Amino acid sequence: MALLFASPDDDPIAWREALRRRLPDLDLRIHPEIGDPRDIEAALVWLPPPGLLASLPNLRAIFSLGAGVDRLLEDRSLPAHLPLCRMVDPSLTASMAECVLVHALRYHRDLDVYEAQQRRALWRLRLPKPPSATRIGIMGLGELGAAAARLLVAHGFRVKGWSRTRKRIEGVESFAGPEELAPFLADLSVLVCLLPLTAETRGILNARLFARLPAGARLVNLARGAHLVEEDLVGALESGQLAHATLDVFREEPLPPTHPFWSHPRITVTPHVAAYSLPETGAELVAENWRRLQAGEPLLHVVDRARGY
Ligand code: NDP
Ligand code: OXD
Repeated sequence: MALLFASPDDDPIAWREALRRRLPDLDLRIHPEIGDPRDIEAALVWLPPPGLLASLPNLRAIFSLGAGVDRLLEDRSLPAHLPLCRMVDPSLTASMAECVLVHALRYHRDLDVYEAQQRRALWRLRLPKPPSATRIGIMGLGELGAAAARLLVAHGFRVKGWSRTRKRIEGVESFAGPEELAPFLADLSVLVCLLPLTAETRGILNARLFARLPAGARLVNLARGAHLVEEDLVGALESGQLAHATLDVFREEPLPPTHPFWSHPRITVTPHVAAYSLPETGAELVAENWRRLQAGEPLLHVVDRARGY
């Protein structure tokens, strides 16, 4: 039986080599060279063509190359009975934590302000403050949010986190559930979104939420574009409720060339690159789940489809 690899963004050769080091006998089929669809027992995928997974009659498990599975779950034809495992990988986690730190430092050191001043040849100082003067809030304290929070704490920032259930992370003030969202937001300098995209979190970055932040806060969305109500962000930037935003993810990707975010003076755009799995480390989980599938053991990091993450 074979494992299918299908991703427009990941290097199939690097993944094949990393998987073969762990599973020398693995029959890996790289989309679109599937061979006989009846051979495919599991699929390792990122943004597979809709309907592809439903067309594999002997598929027993789906392994996501991404931590977020929202796009997979949007495919109405996705076989409902199959286990769907998301990516949890130390290189993905470390690169996301690093990305959060870099944006936190940029805002903490007012680099967004100096970039705007440079465009006007303006020489105006803001005296640097210690990291403890900057409060950073992370929405989503899962694999990625918790690691980012720890790195921010280690740097000396004041860190708060918001999740569905309360967490114990040293140095992090934990808030849980909708009723604790307002106190979580009330005193933040920088808000970072690392939530999964679900029915509950879609559109959560909206005007009501921005109004609960202190005026002049900055926003970093590294999760999914559909968390953000785009018009509300533009309104909050215009009114000064938000001072600046960094967006890595968008409702439509690639972000269309005519989209106003590209040229907005107070929005930084990055092309969905906050974090990626290295095949060398990501293959560890895939190989383990493949082994478990063959042995009939429970798979790791299976998504709760009712919860959506
Ligand atoms: P996890 O599933 O490990 O963590 C999700 C966190 O969000 C949990 O703390 C969970 O709370 C919390 N959460 C979920 N729903 C709610 C809710 N309704 N209210 C409050 N908190 C909620 O996910 P990861 O950390 O691995 O990944 C997070 C997301 O990051 C992915 O889904 C993906 O969208 C995005 N991502 C983006 C990348 C990029 O390059 N831009 C790369 C990788 C991921 P609880 O712990 O209580 O369940
Ligand atoms: C992911 C992503 O979910 O890359 O892993 O966005």
